[in-house]
Amino acid sequence: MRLFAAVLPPPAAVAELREVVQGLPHDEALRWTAQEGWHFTLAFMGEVGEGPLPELQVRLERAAGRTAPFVLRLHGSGRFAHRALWTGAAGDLDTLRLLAERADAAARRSGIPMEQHRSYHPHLTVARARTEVDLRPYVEAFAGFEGTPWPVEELHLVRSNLPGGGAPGAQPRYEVVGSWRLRG
Ligand code: 2AM
Repeated sequence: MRLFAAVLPPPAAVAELREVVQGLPHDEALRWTAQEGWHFTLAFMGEVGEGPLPELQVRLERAAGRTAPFVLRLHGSGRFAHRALWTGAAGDLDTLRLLAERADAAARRSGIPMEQHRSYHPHLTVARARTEVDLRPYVEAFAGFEGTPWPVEELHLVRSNLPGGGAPGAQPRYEVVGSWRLRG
């Protein structure tokens, strides 16, 4: 199964972002992500067999247990080349990064081969391009977006079920397989 650790925005933050996204121009070239699946990835694990799962869950619980709850808000806009349009995060990014590092270490120590650390860039993808498209006007359209802060109190392990067919920009279906409270 394809797994990643994530922070999930609460319903109020989702509602704020939905309003912003609904105000953006629509374009056949973009596929908008479903609000039910909106998340900030902390650590992407890729395909994981059943074997490492029990240890992974114990280690993620420990990672959450050592991390204090922190404040986060949705912030601004950005893009990855011509492929993805996203909103970013602001608030206690140091703790967000720490939690991402701990989730990465939890996976690694459970025997999951993790990619070499690239710089962690917190983002919540709101649209993916089906074909090459200039995302700059979309980025500009909500560059000033600031969401209401919320306390992040849980770390989640999420399973991503990819759609069949591999259509460019097609949407995965997400399923939370574990949640642990931050208790640091
Ligand atoms: P994205 O939103 O920028 O596509 C589930 O696929 C989550 O893991 C998404 O948030 C996705 O980021 C992220 N993800 C997918 N492949 C990844 C990879 N190879 N490295 C890091 N994150 C990845």
